[in-house]
Amino acid sequence: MRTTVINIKGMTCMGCVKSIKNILEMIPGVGDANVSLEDAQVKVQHDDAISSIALLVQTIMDAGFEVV
Ligand code: 9UX
Repeated sequence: MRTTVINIKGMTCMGCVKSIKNILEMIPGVGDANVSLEDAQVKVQHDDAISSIALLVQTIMDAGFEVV
């Protein structure tokens, strides 16, 4: 497990926060996803042999957010 910080553009409410948390935590190899609306970022605990950073980023973009 490692922790990856991803900066996200486009989160405007706690609903966005919850949906990003939920979609990330559904990915195999992902532990806790801690999303901060205030900081516009997520800290994800994941096993990058199973869930790569690229997959995390793609999942966030597929949900309609921008990764910066
Ligand atoms: Mo809030 Mo976010 O109504 O995709 S859930 S804007």
